[in-house]
Amino acid sequence: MENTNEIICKDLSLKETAKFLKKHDNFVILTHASPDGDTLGAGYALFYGLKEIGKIAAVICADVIPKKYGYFVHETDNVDSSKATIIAVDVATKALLGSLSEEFGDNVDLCIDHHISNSRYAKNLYLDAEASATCEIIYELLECMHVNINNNAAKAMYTGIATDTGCFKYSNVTAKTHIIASKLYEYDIDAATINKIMFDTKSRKLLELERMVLDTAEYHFDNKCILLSVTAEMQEKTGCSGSDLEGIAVISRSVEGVLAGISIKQTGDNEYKISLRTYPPLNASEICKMIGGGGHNSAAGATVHGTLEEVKAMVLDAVKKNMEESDARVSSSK
Ligand SMILES: [Mn+2]
Repeated sequence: MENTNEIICKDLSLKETAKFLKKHDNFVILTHASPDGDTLGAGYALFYGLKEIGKIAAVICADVIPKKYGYFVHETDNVDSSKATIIAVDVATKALLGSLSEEFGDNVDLCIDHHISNSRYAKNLYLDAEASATCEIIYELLECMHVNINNNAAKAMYTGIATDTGCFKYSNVTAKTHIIASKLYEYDIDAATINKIMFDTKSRKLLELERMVLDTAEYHFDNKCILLSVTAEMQEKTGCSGSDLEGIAVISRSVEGVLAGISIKQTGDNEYKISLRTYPPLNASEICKMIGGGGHNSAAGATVHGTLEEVKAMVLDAVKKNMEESDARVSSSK
């Protein structure tokens, strides 16, 4: 377990979080490895907000930030991290900091997150598991601080909310999600262009990779589960890597009758990253917890070691257990 260093994690309210940010002046904002629209959107929106009130802040990530986020990702400040307040956004466990985990994992002063599986590794935590995206929380935070929201911040937050909700499609969308999005439309964000970049654009090399991945499809448990594999060889052949592969999980959740969509991506010798998408009564967060990962109720992940066959067996076993448990739950509630 991660919390062996006995950090006492204090839960903050939104107001206390706002106060905390106002009290400090120099910040390092950490985003999670393999960055997505929400961690980057939250990190940069917070950065732009803090700049509006004269603070110094840097946004950093263990991995290269994909070029497609260039419309809101700009240069941040140079900050001496040894003297700064360390904030993590959308980072559920310190392992998700990737290579930044060693330097910062045990000294995160404040974590702002919406993952129900948050491991409470930070000294202070503002967790809202009802929020569709960490960007939804950042919007409320900037409002609570009475900080001016500039266009860059608005674009960043819209991106995070749109990407974490599959463009306002998933079950995590609430009335509040739409209210915040509608407020962001009052800025010069060009939402249609953002959505085209995030959802309706794929490279030819990715199309080629998807063709190969579809050939690996295997069905389990009465076709309620689909498993897709992305090997290192496929990534080499097509030149696709890292963030190119985000869309594979989306394919797995789109197949008729499927309650569990598993994608397994090779990330090293005997190392695989699992992305899982589920529909009720299955629970992705619970399944991924069984194999050392975590996430949300309908979308979660884990990094697992072994051969591809061993990793497949491990994750299928976890899915099977969750199916049995949920069957028991469903029949006992009848
Ligand atoms: Mn998120």
